[in-house]
Amino acid sequence: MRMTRGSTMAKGSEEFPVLAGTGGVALGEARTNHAGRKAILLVRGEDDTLEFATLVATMGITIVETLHQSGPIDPRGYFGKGRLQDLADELTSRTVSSHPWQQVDLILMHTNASPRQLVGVSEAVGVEVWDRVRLLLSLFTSHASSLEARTQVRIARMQSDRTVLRELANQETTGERAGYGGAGSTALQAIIDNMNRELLHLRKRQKKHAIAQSERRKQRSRGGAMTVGLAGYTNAGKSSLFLSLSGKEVLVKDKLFSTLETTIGRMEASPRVLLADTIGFIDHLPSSTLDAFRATLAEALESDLLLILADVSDHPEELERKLFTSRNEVFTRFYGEEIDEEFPWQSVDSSVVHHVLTVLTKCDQATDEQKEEGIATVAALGLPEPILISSHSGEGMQKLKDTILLHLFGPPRDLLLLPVPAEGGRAVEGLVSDVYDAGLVAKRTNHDDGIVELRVWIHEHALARLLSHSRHRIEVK
Ligand SMILES: Nc1nc2c(ncn2[C@@H]2O[C@H](COP(=O)(O)OP(=O)(O)OP(=O)(O)O)[C@@H](O)[C@H]2O)c(=O)[nH]1
Ligand SMILES: [Mg+2]
Repeated sequence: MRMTRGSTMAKGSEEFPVLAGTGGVALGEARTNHAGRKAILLVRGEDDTLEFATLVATMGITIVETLHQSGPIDPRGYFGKGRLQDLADELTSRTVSSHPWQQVDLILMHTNASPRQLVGVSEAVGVEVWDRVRLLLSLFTSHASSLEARTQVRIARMQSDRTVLRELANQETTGERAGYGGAGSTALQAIIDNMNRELLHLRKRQKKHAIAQSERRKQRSRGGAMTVGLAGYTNAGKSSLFLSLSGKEVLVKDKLFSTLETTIGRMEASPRVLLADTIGFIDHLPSSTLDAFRATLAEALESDLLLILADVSDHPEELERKLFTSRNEVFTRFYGEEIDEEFPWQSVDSSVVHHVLTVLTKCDQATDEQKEEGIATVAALGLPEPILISSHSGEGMQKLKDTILLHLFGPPRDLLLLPVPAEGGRAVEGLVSDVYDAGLVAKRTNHDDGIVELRVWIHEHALARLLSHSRHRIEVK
């Protein structure tokens, strides 16, 4: 939706004004489907554009041409004024249908642009302009399916739009922007005020949701359940692992940011172990944007055990970058730990690291060399020694399950359940069912003398409770 300045804000309707030349700041519900659009990408220097291009492709947008400019970045327009003018001229002169830019209606900037740059480029070229943050926000918007995800995406979007509108208001006031002067800045201020009100409302809604979530988390843990959180760069294979461990359907796609909210499921055959799949990380997401997802992340990161996942079939440099980002998001941003770059392992509080397992995924499609490099990278970053798995082939999955249980419960215990004594008492099967309720039974053996032996993963508190209620009929072997 693109409207010109001067249209009025229609209360409660779909009709919201969009300010022409504002880097595509669209108020109201944002467009969610961008498939089929054509774009031109602006790149400074020798930046690697692979990830950016993947994000764009994920949205079904085609990059028709990539324009490069070397030299220092222009603080007003990212590209220099002359190049932007050339771009604008080319866009206006593409009247012949054979022109490759014929259907281009989007300019992409390969950077997290300042509000000033967004406004500058947008004014110069006269079509919609996205920087990397705007691209991510549009991607989030099109993938957000639940109310919770939509709320957090909308908050992130509005925060970002507000900085652009403030820049515009500022340019109007200082006279830097021609045309509307005081009246323009008053109109902008009215829109910003509206946004502030809506943000307040959305944040309240989000807070309520977070409180309810945290209450549910406490209830689960009071009920004796343990939670395993899945974290990692986007597309690392979190939802696939979740699916494979829990059997619960979640969206698995070879797309970035398929998952935007947290789903809780139970580990198969281990009903006391809960799994939390969540949104992935990405480099250089502004903290204000990431903060909008904090409540969702908390659901997975505030767990009894956190798995940090990375795709070992990635190029080694990519793997390192993504693991580095994941580690920093978890430790620095979320747990608030200071990391000493030289000795990351030692510098993070050991009680925190104790709750972390590193998992290298997709090992079915990695070479031996990649696996070796992956293991070395994990060590260099000071993360716990990794477990290599494949959710597709099943490789490493049993080891992962056992390691999860070992971390949560300690080694399995062998319990002997004694038969009913002469003076009477509960049937052995009653005791068996008590053990099943308290822990995870891995193996059962019925002895000839009526004793039932159970190998069980059990939390020490639960074991103590079980023993004290057993009238000496349960013994630890
Ligand atoms: N070959 C192979 N591919 C895998 C494996 N695990 C996941 N994939 C693929 O990797 C892609 C991403 O998987 P997801 O499970 O959606 O990844 P995610 O971490 O949940 O991604 P986001 O939710 O987008 O952050 C999908 O195409 C999966 O099929 C694996 O073990 N082997
Ligand atoms: Mg996912």
